[in-house]
Amino acid sequence: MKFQAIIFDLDGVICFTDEYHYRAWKAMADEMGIPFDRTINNRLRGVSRMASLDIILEQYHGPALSDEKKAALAQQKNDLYRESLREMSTADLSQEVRETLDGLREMGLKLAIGSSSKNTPFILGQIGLKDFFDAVSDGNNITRSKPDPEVFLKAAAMLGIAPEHCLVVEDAVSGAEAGHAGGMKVACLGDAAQHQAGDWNMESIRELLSIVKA
Ligand code: B16
Ligand code: MG
Repeated sequence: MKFQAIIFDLDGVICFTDEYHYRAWKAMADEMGIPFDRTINNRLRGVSRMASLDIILEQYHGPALSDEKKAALAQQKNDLYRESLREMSTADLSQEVRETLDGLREMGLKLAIGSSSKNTPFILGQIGLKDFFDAVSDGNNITRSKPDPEVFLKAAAMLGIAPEHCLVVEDAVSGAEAGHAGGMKVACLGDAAQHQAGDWNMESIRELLSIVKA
């Protein structure tokens, strides 16, 4: 087999919290009178919370904001976002994702998460995958956000598998760049697939089953 492990991005790959991120940032931006749309939102995929705020503030031309005010804006967004996360349940894990994860596991592959999100443990609990993965590397154990490869290299190290034997699955261009920077092959979905950012650009996550077999 081509790979020994698969490292999955969370938001936009395993579950679709990306829409909740968008709505929460949009509410914050509207309140501040900052223009924010889905095109700008695509630049936030895979990017840490504070780096996302800096991207949104590129469109802000008011008085300078202190670090405390910026932290408060990020907190406001996260509080709103967490309200959406609280509504999530096992019903938010699609059958397609569940069957793909089970199929890959049956093939003997190690499965890990590599997400920029500090909310990863909470989200995995909500969708019933709390103890499913062999390793979870997330926004709580990294110092550099995607496109830096740190989150994926830490996941590979937790698994004890060399990066060249790992396949990264991503929906963000920044995440695909991070996987490549870590010396890994990358299979993309969604926005990253539309940008042809991966070694494979998929329409459905099920395609992983044939990619790893080939
Ligand atoms: P949080 P991923 C990323 O998750 C999101 O794509 C990105 O939009 C978000 O800003 C980042 O997590 C941080 O999330 O505010 O929950 O810590 O795609 O890397 O799973
Ligand atoms: Mg993502």
